[in-house]
Amino acid sequence: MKQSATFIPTLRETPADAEVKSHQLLLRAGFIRQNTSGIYSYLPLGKKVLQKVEAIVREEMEEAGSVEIAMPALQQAELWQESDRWYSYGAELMRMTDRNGREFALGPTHEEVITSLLRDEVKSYKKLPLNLFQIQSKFRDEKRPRFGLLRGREFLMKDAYSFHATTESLDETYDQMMQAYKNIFTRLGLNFRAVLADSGAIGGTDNHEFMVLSDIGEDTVAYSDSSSYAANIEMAEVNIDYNRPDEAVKEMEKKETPDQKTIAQVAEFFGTTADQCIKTLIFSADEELVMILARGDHEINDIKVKRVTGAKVIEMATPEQVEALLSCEVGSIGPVKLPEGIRVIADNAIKTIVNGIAGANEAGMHWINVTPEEDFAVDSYEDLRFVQEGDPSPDGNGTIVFAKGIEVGHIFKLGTRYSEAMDGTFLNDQGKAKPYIMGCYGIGVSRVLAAVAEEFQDGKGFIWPNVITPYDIHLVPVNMKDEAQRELGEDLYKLLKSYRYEVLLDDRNERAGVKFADSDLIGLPIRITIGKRAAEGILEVKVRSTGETFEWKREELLDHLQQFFKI
Ligand code: 9G3
Repeated sequence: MKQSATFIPTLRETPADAEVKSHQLLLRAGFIRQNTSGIYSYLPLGKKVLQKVEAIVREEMEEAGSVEIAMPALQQAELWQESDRWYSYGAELMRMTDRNGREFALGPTHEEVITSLLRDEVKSYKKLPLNLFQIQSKFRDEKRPRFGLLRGREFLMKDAYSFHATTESLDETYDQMMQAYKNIFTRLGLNFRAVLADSGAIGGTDNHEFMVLSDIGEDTVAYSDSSSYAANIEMAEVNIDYNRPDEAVKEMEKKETPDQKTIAQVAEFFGTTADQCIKTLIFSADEELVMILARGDHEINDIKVKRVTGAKVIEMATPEQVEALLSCEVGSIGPVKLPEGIRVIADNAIKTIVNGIAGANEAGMHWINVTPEEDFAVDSYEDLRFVQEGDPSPDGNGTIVFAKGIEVGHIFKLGTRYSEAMDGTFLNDQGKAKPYIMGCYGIGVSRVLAAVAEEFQDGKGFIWPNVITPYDIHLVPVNMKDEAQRELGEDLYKLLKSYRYEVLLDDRNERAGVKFADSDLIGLPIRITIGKRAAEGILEVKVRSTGETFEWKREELLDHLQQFFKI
């Protein structure tokens, strides 16, 4: 491709509203342009990288037995009403009506569409298992689109769906998809972890997120420093055998604690530490008010509370609800001398408290010398807290470390959540109608591009890995007015293309400095400069990833390139 004939609008300045490196460089190097918040155009270089990421995804999916289809982005509301999601999703679901006033969703995902497609076609266990995928734009009206392609409102996703007659068959496909995802992210050179995740609203059981470790990641991964254990912090379990210290239990006493509201204040007030304090929270679990206890130095994980209580909807009780329940404000509540009928669930670490401190359910008053089971009852002890760095890894190997992660993939065992809701059934080998057992598997293809861009750059520009570089070689004659340079440029351009290299020829009439700055910004793996020594057939070569420069004779060029690209 000749640069004078393509469209690579590079920028000198860093756009103000771009906060992360990948977003800044994708704009500056002319890979993307924002149309409006969270919505982008891919310019030629961005489109080429996107295509190469797609090609790797497509290859691995087909290798793993998934077959490509294409489904519509426009999805009739009726399907979402059948799956009971039309009303449960709010503003994030982009909706529209057609000329006849019929309602549609702009597809954020395709469980409904694929299930409605199959239920009319696949009626026998003999036709299962089936694994279908597409690579297509998705629409989600994110409240706060940010970081360029990392969180957009229209983005490219590979979404696959598998259908099974048995859970064993689903397990097999799930493992194949797990391996396909590992292959994809390994080929892309990304530092990723497959982490245990929480299936959130879509139900189902097992599921894993694929997180690229990155400082700008929005998710926190808790992983073991000496095993493969890794989990989204929301899911990470705490597996510690807590024992009560064998300290003598003292008589409880009520103490005045004027204006001491937080755990830190109360601990300070009594000259003790947060781990001697009982943190008391009231949750509304499907309208039932439940008391949750944690040690003062721990944070309650409401996802774990939701799972333990089995509630569909879990939220913190309002101050009014707390007032009505315990006749005091939130900062003074505790588990001692409770009105009848309040369920008390404690995090396991509460067992380590003897002669601790708790709110007295009276403004400005606390109990000291409070000991679980002696001074208050606990209905059940559970794992309710967030894991912390330094905790032992739940698998017993090593210690938990935190890292920020960018979620680039998520695979789920869906079970029959959609097939039951939408009557997606098949006749099993006994002739009985059964709902499909399903799995679904997503990769954020445009997000992967941004994650690669975030990783493979050095501030001056990109350093594209060979597997997804927009072009292999940047061929740069310094002075297009110099006959020898221009001719050699044309000759080499033809020669390299005849050897199937993808070449970007900088045939612009620009100063050398501009050409080199743009070349470092665009970040192709290798730059061949045709300069003063062109007449002698000497080429200046720069390897973008190492910054190394060489002088190659024109006649040695193809051998060197074969080495470099290890064809
Ligand atoms: C919606 C909206 C946003 C959503 C969903 C539905 C996320 C929704 C979860 C999934 C699960 C998997 C198949 C590919 C992999 C992910 N955000 N999810 O269902 F209506 Cl507005 O999409 N789907």
